[in-house]
Amino acid sequence: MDAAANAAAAKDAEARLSRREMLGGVGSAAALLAAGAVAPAAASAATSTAAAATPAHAGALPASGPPTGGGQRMARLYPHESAARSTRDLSGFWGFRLDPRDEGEASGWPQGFSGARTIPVPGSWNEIFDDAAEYFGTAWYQKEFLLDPGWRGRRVYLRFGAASYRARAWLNGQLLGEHEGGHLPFEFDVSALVRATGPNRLVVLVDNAQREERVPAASRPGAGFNFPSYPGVTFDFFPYGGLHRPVLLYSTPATAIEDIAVHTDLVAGHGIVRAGLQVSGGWNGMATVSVESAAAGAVAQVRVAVRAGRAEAELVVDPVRPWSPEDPFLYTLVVRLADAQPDEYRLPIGIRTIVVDKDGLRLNGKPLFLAGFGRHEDFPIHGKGLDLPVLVRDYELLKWIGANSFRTSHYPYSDEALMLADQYGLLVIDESPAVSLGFGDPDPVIAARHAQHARALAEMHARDKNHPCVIAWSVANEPGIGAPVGTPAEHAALVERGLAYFRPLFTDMRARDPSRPVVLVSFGTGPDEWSALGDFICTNLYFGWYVAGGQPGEVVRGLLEKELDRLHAVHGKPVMLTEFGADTTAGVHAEPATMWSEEYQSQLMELTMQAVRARPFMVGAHPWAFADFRTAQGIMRSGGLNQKGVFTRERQPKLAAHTLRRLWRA
Ligand code: GCB
Repeated sequence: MDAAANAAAAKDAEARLSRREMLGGVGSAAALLAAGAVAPAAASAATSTAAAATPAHAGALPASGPPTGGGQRMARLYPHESAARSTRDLSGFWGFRLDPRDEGEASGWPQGFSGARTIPVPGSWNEIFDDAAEYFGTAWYQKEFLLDPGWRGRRVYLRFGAASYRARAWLNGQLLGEHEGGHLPFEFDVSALVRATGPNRLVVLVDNAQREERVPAASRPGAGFNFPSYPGVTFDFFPYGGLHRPVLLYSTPATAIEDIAVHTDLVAGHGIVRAGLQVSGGWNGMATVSVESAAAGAVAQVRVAVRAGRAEAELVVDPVRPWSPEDPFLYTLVVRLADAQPDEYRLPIGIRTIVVDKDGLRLNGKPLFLAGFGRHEDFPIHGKGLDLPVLVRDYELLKWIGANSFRTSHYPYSDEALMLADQYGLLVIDESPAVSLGFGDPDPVIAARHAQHARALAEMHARDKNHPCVIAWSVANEPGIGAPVGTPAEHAALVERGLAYFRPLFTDMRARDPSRPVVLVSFGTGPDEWSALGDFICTNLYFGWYVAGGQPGEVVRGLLEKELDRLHAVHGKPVMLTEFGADTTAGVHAEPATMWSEEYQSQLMELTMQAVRARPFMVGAHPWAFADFRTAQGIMRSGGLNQKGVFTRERQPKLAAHTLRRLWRA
């Protein structure tokens, strides 16, 4: 780092100090509201100033004219059921048709299309149909449903858990709107369009074209994640297409609770729960807010006045049972409106604190070390489609191995994954879909990505802000300079370009949520200036694999220790090793250990964990990866699989799993 960069890093570090104090402090519900933790009803997802650019994809609205259904709205509260709300899951068999010439819209497919075959939702089309195995274009889904007679006269919403990558939806031939981004939910108010009698026809266009201005991005021609790969993507996982998560219909009373932002604290042995509320239509009236437990009923309750649709409540829970990996105890926050048709929303909450300072991470005041994995939503035949048995099995295996955490590498995981992590007491670093951003690309491409990235962060926060399991936000994984760099000045210009890109995203995320650390996951040679934006340093290091592969353990250990110590010295912040590992083909054995053998992976895990645990400034280590996963084809990936899993893709343990279990359960 040169002197100017050093000075800039020092200034950043200073700014971070006050940020650390904030993380330790108690945010009021008013501050939560002011900070935008509860978004205004009509707020656009993008709050960043640089987020104005329009994504440059073909077919953006309004190709079919403006939506009739009021357009897409950001999904905030999950549609949990209550005395006043019901949810219907439209998962199951849908009609499906590929549209390689993009002719569906002009040919009237939004009204319903012929020639459909049957596809399961959720699921990835690439894993199901041979002719769609490598299909990355437009496809159409359709489904008919009848409205529950009890829902007549109520508000009805349609919520998509995730559609990869861009979706446009029509109900009874009327355009509802569209959404871009493959890993976050979106919803439509369909009250005016849904038919009370007779079938309703829902048609959805899903476009999974791999484009360089999308997030994550396809690669420029001839490039790939490590080497040229097929399909050409900038990241190391398969770009599955489809409706990957459930499609839900839900109904609420006319006046509805639209958002709740919860902040919890532990003060002198009491639990404090602050809740910012948002009610539709600028409603005025009284609300009852209570914290309930299954065993004891309401353990705290207040009545608050809602004015112009806003209110804040503060409740004291005493005695309190804090949420933690050892005891993931969930209360239910219940909000009821005193209205002619009283809405009731029931939100599972955990009362806990998370703090980062120069000495480390603390959960509920106690030092925290994150042992766990980077993972993927990936399984044979299901692809990226939500698979509940796999989800539960994965968490059982995380417990079996002694893990307490995972990172949603490299995109936000399903609602169900986070709800279950709340129950299992797994700590989550919630990561945006911005993986492998490159800063050597043309300005309009970077501007389009920035806009989409900003939207994804806003949506991720809107969806996940109330989960006790989420203990940090990851803005991006492994952004890179991304261009051949000739001179130090050219390098510095690209570093500056990245800083200008990331700074507003960090500012916005911190404004939305002063209660959780915000990080950027960097790789070995990633600029320190970018990592410095984070509240703790997250680094991916592949000593023993991409660097010094096959070399004796002391060489690898030496390189690792030197880099961890350097990062701590440069940043003065806690450090987490967010990835390390070695591709390992299950069943390959070698004595002495050689690359690709189970022994090699196992030894690498052991020596890395020793080096990490010997450093008090280290706050975690996540081997890459939990399980083998499908990726693009290329000379680096035998069988189209990344085999760095500690478990196979079918979730059977390799030798390293037993080693980690011994180390983590000791
Ligand atoms: C990384 C990436 C991850 C890859 C991994 C690998 O640094 O973050 O997405 O899969 O390396 O195996 O190369």
